Amino acid sequence: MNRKNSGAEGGIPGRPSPQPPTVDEPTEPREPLPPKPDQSGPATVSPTGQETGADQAAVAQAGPYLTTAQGARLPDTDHSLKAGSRGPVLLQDHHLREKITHFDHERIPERVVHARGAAAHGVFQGYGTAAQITKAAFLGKGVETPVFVRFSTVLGSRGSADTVRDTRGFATKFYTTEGTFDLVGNNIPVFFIQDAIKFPDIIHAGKPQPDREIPQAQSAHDTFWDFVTLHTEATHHTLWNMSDRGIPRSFRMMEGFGVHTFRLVNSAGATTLVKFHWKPKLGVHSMVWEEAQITSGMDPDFHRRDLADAIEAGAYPQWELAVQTFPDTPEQTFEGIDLLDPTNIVPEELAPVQPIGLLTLNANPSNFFAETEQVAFHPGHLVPGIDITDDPLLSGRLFSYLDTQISRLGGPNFAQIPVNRTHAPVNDMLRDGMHQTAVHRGVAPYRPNSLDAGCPFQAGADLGAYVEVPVEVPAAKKVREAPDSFADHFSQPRRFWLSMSPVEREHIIAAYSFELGKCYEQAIKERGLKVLANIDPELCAGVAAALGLRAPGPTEPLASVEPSPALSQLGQTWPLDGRVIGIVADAGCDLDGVRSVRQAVLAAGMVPLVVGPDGGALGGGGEPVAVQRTFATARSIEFDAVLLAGAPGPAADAIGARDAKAGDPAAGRGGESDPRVLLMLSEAYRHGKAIGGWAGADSVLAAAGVPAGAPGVVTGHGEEGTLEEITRLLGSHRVWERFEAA
Ligand code: HDE
Repeated sequence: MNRKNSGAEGGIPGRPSPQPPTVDEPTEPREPLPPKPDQSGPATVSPTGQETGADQAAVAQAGPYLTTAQGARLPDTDHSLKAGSRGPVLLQDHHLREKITHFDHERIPERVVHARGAAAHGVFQGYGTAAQITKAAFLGKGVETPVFVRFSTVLGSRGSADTVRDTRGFATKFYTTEGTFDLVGNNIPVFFIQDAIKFPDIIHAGKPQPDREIPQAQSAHDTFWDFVTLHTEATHHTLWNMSDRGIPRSFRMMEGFGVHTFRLVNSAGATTLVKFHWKPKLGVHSMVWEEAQITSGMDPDFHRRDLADAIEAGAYPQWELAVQTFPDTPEQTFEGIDLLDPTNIVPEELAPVQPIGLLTLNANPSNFFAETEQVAFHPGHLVPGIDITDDPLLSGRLFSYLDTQISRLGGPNFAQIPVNRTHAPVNDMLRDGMHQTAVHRGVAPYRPNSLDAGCPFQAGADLGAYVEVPVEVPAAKKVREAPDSFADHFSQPRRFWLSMSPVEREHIIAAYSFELGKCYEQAIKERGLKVLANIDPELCAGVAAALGLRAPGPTEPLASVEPSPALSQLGQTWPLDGRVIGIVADAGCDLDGVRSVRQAVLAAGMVPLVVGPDGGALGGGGEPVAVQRTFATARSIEFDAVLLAGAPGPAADAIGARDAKAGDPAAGRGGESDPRVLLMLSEAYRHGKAIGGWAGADSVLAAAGVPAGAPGVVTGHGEEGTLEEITRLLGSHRVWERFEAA
């Protein structure tokens, strides 16, 4: 209908009568746009009409003929239009200019933080257990909600390595029927700062130094340590980063935290304060530092690959969403812990973590840029039943995300990008702007209006509107200051330290020693030790010894706190889904054993990778055994455990081994081993990984310096017994007894 001619309220002579108000929106809800041709299934028919057999989902193009963006078919995309084959290129070549211009603008600014990430689609299923404390519909029993989750590092650029020491982002977009809810969290439950106004400071300090732009994706440099040692509210978060939590084994094996305290509200209007947790079904596991460093070079995409491979293999990672609940008192404290201070946790022993739903990631994105890169999370994307608190860090975030996305995604219309579209009907009055793709109808995107018969109407809470909880705001003076309770910077770090096992403490000391050891300024190292002295004397003394400095004493009395055993990653047994077992063999090894071990590993839901001297397959009796990795392409970091099916000889490309091999067909049998196999075994040993061997593997283990009978070194059991023992060892992730402290 042409709204220019429609009646206004009261009617105008000669015009049609006013329409009765209806709930039909005059401006159509924004339907998802039909896919562009290059987003829909590609052609599976060649120009000559033959089936190409191409997988619909895997091919980029939509039709048999190449065209310009305007749909004109192209005769040639390999040569510019020239005045003669050796002559100058002509400006009138529109195809050349369109192709190059589009290419020139293919990149968008990377995120100012969390630039490096990987994501997956999935589903969230509510348990219904939160019904008493929140009216959020997606938490209802059995309700299924599509989700998109992006994991990230914080400091590095888009192309940086995955396994650096850093906090990890864990951002979840729930496409609920009541609007989109984003839980934009991290794998560490506390933050460096208590007030958002400090965010540019911590990030400027942590990012590469501005003069030479080094180091990339590292906190091990002067400016980071300068800031966090001067600004001691950062101590707790820094300690978590220096613990094994800073180098996760896999995104699939990380916890997630909402960090801030949120306020839930139920249908009767009663409120409860909560902290959100994600608990991974596979447990919380980490790399060891040397392994993480090697991985940064050998496979900078390690976490990205691990997530995508697991999902592709059907080993869907799962987390339970859980809440710690606290009474919503005016003080907003719990057992003396200030719930508005984001440098605090509440120990699980004081407030149990109660599961309220299950997240399953079950599909990889089909286009990294369109989905993982363009997704836009926002802590202010809330649904009825979930509200915020006055945590001053959260308040700043509520401003920052939309603001940064306007420049990163080129204007205010990025909610129309497919991955950002809500699954709830949209009837906003937002119009125009850069990259507007909706074709809005009507003439009255304003309220109140009469031309659209008063539509759209405002809903009340009874009709599902998001109504902020009318919390009391106490009368106060306008000030720039923090409450006194925010001044305790050391008791929570001390609790974390006291909760660690000896091996975890050894790792923390090594991490501080490495990071402070990389600083050039002596004063920063000394100040670092002063901070550690206020956490614990053993920690301070260990780091001081490694730096060759004197350990100072504390400047304030050490807090008397109870440890929280839940903070330690050790001591439990976990499922093995997706664990990777390297099976090293050559044609002279026990190939029957390799075949049966492969089958058993697969049956246990793990991934067997056969590592051979050269590519191809290992022959010799029965089916050939396919080689997935060669001595040249494999490194210990890829495997959670390494098995030796005998005593493999060197590969054809092993330095100095070729001649020995040519002269002696038995080279390698109990004598010569490939140096890369020896390296793999010694690394696996140092990194606390289970190692097993049979059929004469002992000589190779000895050559690698792996002591016979050491913890987690399994020999003399045949292939079946070896795998059984290795599987048992993997349940606790690593052979912790190998580390000195144990
Ligand atoms: Fe963020 N943060 N942040 N952050 N954050 C961003 O938003 C910011 C904070 C977190 O995968 C940015 O779209 C401020 C805490 C994740 O796309 C930016 C403050 C927590 C992601 C921003 C914080 C987070 C971001 C950059 C201090 C855990 C990645 C790009 C007040 C609870 C989301 C963007 C993704 C990204 C601002 C602190 C988590 C600049 C101002 C605390 C997981 O808006």
